[in-house]
Amino acid sequence: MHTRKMLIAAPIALFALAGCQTAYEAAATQIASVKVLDRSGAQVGTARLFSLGDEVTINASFTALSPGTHAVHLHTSGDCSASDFTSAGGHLNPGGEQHGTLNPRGAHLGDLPNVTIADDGAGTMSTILRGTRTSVETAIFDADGTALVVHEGADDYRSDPAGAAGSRVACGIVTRS
Ligand SMILES: [Cu+2]
Ligand SMILES: [Zn+2]
Repeated sequence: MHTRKMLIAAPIALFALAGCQTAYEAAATQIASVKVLDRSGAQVGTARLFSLGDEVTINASFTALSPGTHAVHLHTSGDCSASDFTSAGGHLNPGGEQHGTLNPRGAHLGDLPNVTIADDGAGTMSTILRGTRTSVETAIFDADGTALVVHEGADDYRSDPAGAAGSRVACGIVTRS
């Protein structure tokens, strides 16, 4: 009896996104987290990576960015030590592709959708990373790690190598969790 109730309730729960954890996140396994800091060292967001089946999803939530549209990427080195975050290197690109989902020769594994930030500084972004779980995890957890970087401007999704997104305003190291 109880089991039958659960089976009926599950599809409804997929659409009930209230609370801290979505139904997707409850079903998936968290594999990494990211604490995103701005240039002053203040935390401006959090991201979490989940695996479900053969897919890896990233969910990012920002609380204190400037309003507008910002590029979000995974960069090749888990190093946010430089004041302008150039220490994170270029985009995560294990396949040797060009930049951008609108580029016929794209895209990088690190190319993520822009995030729209509201007047209160908040915004969220969620996407499935391209590739299998194994290929994504191998690239992200390589020897020098991976960083999530937020840019001053929007990614045009086509300009190689970085989407003409302007300077780097926030950075976080992708950490296994
Ligand atoms: Cu970037
Ligand atoms: Zn790129």
